[in-house]
Amino acid sequence: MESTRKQLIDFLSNHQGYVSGQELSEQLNISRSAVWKHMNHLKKEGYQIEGITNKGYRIIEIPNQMNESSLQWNLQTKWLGQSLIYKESVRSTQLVAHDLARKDAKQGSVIVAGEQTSGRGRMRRHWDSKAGLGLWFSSILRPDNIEPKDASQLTLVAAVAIAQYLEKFPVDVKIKWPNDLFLNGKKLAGILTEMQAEQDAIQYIVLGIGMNINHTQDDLHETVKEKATSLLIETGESFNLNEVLNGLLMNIERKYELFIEEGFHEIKHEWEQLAYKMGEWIIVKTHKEWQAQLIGIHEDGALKVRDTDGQQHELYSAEILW
Ligand code: BT5
Repeated sequence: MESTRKQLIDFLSNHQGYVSGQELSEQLNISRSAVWKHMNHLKKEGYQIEGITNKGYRIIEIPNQMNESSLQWNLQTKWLGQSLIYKESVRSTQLVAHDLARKDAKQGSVIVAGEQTSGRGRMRRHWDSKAGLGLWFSSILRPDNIEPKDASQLTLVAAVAIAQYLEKFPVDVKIKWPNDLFLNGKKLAGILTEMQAEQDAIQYIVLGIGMNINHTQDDLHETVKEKATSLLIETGESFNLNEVLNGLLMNIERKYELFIEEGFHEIKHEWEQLAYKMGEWIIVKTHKEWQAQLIGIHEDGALKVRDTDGQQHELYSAEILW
């Protein structure tokens, strides 16, 4: 983003009430007419800015459309998303993030897209990412005290962070192991954790999150209509994508820090409280499909189930069918 405009938004966001044109021009080291030009640009981007003679400017409302400045408006994180790129359309934010990470993008860099033309899930499955209706974003993380074998725990950490954010809405959110967020038995969001590691050290992780927000039933792709949902479908309300991203990044940053500082132990319990079909009999798919009772997750993130003979299993790679 134009760095002056970002500074302008940061400055206005961090001030209660009005800020005079004079003060803005001094703080940003630009002329008063440059301040005025930037204000006009922001208005074109959809910001509602009030300007009162002898008082100054204040932001009343951010646009419901995403762009770099609206996404960073009021972003209270310490590092996650403080470096943020917005692209109208990309093949996949994962691809862009990998590219940036290889070029040394710093920890916490986030790439958000309006739409993805080739969004992906695990095992190269397709992820439907319609323009302007959901959040499709990838974060670059560089955890230096995590071993590659534990990187998959990050999916569970992010799932808890997202679920706890969603708890503020009137929805009953559940996490389906390992990477799905479910509302009402349907998939609202998915997480894709991809790692680049060398020998025993993680170079970087790209944490990709896709969440359906303002989709009506008709907006959902034919192939997922029956099993997917959106925040709009579940609550009847539409949401400002900027605000939802802001809240998600806050929660993910906090949980990530807890994970790095304290390990997975604490989060494991939170995960189990949020687990979809906890204690119930489910059908899991490994090399075959079989019936099992979901009893929790292991300290390392594996799924713990009991089979019909009462024997316990820890599953590292499996799919809960239902
Ligand atoms: C996932 O994979 O759930 C991970 C999805 C991650 C998407 C994000 S968006 C930002 C970043 N950039 C990317 O390119 N990807 C990440 P998986 O568990 O494999 O689930 C994929 C399955 O979910 C598909 O096979 C469909 O059945 C279903 N699906 C596809 N699009 C969906 C959608 N929009 N909502 C709900 N379900 C969907």
